[in-house]
Amino acid sequence: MAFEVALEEDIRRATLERNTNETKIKVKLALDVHPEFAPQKIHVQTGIGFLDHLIEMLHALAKHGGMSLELECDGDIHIDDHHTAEDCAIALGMAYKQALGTIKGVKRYGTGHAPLDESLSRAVVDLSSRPYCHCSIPFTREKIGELSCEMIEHIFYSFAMESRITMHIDLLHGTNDHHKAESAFKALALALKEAASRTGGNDVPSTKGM
Ligand SMILES: [Mn+2]
Repeated sequence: MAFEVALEEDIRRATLERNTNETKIKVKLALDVHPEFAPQKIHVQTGIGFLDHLIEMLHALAKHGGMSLELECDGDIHIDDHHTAEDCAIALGMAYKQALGTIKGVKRYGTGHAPLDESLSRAVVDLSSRPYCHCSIPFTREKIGELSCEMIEHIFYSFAMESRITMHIDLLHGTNDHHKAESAFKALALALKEAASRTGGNDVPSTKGM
């Protein structure tokens, strides 16, 4: 039986701003939606088209899992995509950690497999407070749209460090770089959705008790 959000205080959400010399970011994230207290909104604008698309991907599934995300970034994309991609991942990780709050009453572990045509990715996460990122996606192109392929692993790494999640992402097979990237983000979205899903209890899901 799935946990139903009945009260406004049950909604796990975070709003934050992160400003540096390189980027100015606003994020609003809700891990739960409610028609009255927290209606679902999806709005991502980073100035890098393919990055918007990937972040929305995380959330495309969120849409069915009931997450809400608004993210705007004004970054130094006249230099390159690096700071914008990295800082959006950092801000998203901060918001995710804040929205999740104390790790209790959730499954904690999550696994996601997502295919996109010929590409198949697997993501395994643990909301452990032990930040780690393994990412193995062999890209062949240098860029997808305006986003450098090397930034994709950097995005996962930055998100994992900030959200303090243990994350393992592997492309199991695939040939098209656009498909590889999309399937990896979708797999992560599925894994996170499972890990953050509520058990209906209020226990800390650790043998260490904390
Ligand atoms: Mn960097």
